[in-house]
Amino acid sequence: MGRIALIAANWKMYKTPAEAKAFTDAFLPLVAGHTRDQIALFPSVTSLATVVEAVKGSNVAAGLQNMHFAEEGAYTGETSALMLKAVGATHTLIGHSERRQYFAETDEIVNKKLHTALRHGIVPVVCIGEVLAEREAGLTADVLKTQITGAFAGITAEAATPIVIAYEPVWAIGTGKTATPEMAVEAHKIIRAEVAKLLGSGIAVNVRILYGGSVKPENASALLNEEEIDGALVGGASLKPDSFAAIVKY
Ligand code: G2H
Repeated sequence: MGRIALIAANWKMYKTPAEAKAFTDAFLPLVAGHTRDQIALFPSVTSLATVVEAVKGSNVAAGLQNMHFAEEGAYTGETSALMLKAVGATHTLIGHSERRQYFAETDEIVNKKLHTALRHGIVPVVCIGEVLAEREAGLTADVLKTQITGAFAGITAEAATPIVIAYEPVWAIGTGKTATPEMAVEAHKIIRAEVAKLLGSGIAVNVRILYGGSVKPENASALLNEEEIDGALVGGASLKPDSFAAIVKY
């Protein structure tokens, strides 16, 4: 299909700048020359500049785990698109389930952030996924469609090219329970069909849909060899250089 996979590390609230630097020192040689996939690291705010500096000139990109939708303002504790860009980062996660769960992030906020990221030329990784009760109630497709429709409101096909989507079933996050490749493929197909409905088949066929939720070296190749799965968003298993490198090289 020609979509280049993106393998991304979401470090969540782990790693000081010194620990981030120790990671890149060990990790970059392990993936040097790896061009089959794109690689990105999403450190915490305080480690972002360190990681950007460390990956300069390499095949690894850096981004933030969250970004505010406003250009600037009285938003204590938040980081703007301009701040992200000024440091030299290129990517941001948007709407991770932990942001939705613990920080009341709604589809409307996700949508505003997506508009802001695209306006500033930042590659947005929009995270969606159902919780266990929704899956058990047979609502997975409805939830995914609602999240995609909400996130993409007002986004045109012309603006949408950089968007990456991460499907992360919430029940598989940090729990050790991974969706089977079949479950992930089924969800990715629903998402791609919804993108086609909203933005046309040209965008849908090219949009990258990553899988996230307890990805580890042992299950990476089964997931990533599926044509529908265009990469991975990796949490726990991305904290160690050798384990994340093994996933990159699935
Ligand atoms: C899902 C994922 C990374 P983990 O949150 O976004 O984390 O791989 O630890 O389930």
